[in-house]
Amino acid sequence: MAKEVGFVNQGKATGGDASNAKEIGIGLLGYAFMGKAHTNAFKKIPYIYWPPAAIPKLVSVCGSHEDGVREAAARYGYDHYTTDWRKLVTDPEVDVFDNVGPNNLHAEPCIAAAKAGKHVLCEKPLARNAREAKSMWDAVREASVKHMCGFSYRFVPAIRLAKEMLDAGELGEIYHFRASYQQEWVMDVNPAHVWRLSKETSGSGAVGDLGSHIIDLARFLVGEVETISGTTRTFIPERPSADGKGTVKVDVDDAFEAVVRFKNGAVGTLEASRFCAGRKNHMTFEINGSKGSIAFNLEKLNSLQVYFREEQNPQLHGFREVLVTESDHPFYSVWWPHGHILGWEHAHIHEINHFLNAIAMNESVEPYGATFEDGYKAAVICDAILVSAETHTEQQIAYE
Ligand code: SOE
Repeated sequence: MAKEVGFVNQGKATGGDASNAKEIGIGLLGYAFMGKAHTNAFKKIPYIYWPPAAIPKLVSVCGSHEDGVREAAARYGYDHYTTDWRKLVTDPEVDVFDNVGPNNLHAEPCIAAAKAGKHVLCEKPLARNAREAKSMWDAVREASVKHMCGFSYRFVPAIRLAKEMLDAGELGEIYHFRASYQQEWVMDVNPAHVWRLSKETSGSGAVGDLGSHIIDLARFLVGEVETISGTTRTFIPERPSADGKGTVKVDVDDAFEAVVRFKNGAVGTLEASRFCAGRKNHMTFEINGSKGSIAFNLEKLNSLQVYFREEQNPQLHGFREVLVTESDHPFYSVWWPHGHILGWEHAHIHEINHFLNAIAMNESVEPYGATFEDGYKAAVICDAILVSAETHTEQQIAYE
């Protein structure tokens, strides 16, 4: 049968209805950048995934500033708001606790939410360090609740395609994984000191914020890490304090470079920096195998560069750029005809739909979604980079 391509379900009534959908109450901690990205997903899921398996109900949003969180509740449509996360995680209407707060507010609220029987979604990095991350993973297992860590790039269509190609052995034996995450947003002494530049609130700098993404992709796409050797740099050691009344020392890394060995024999490099002038959100990776290579650039996220050595035409022995928008792709089919490309926000919509479906249909979050186990294992590798940089030694990766 000819494959229906492109114009599947384009607005056609499918005869379904939302009557069987499970309503899932959402309690959100935090309402800035990721609060907007997650709420955008909650609001789009019921009509993009039709008929929906789950319908998010925006129950409550929490923030430390009452004026700000009151405005966020009105803007996003949360039934009510609170400045006390302890009320949020015990709210009987809340089924899912979604933590998009700063890293120092990940562990305690998520553990309390798990103990209250809530399913837990927490933004990356899961915690400030492996010790905190492990306590969170232990808590959600103890409470037998569903859990997900927000490594949303697993839900970019081109990255899911890469995963399926690798799992199918289309690249053969993997030799290299090479990833880089480059931004530029803190190259000026201002902005004033912000939570991502403080060890107390963030745990680390580029290592945990950006490095955790590419570490998770390394594990997701290639496999477990055996050893890592790294170095870090802080290019601006002191910055104006947020209140403008003085300066504060920067006690986290601005950049890291690392060499990694995988258990399956592959080797690679990982780097992340916030001092790459001209790079806005430039996450790239390349994977080289015995049968070919693939390469990805987040700033061109609909495409995947591919090259296969068995290419018959010698003139075509080079990378081709493939647009990953076919209607039979697990993520793309609910959107538009092929070629009508997606954006950065769609990874969060796919990710959060995956989590809500896992809850509504009691399915597992893994292997395609990152769980608190993945968040913990990424934290172990982040810690190892920092220890390696501190001690100038190669670190063996071992999980508890
Ligand atoms: C800032 O570095 C940041 O917002 C990260 O925290 C996110 O995880 C990344 O997706 C975009 O950049």
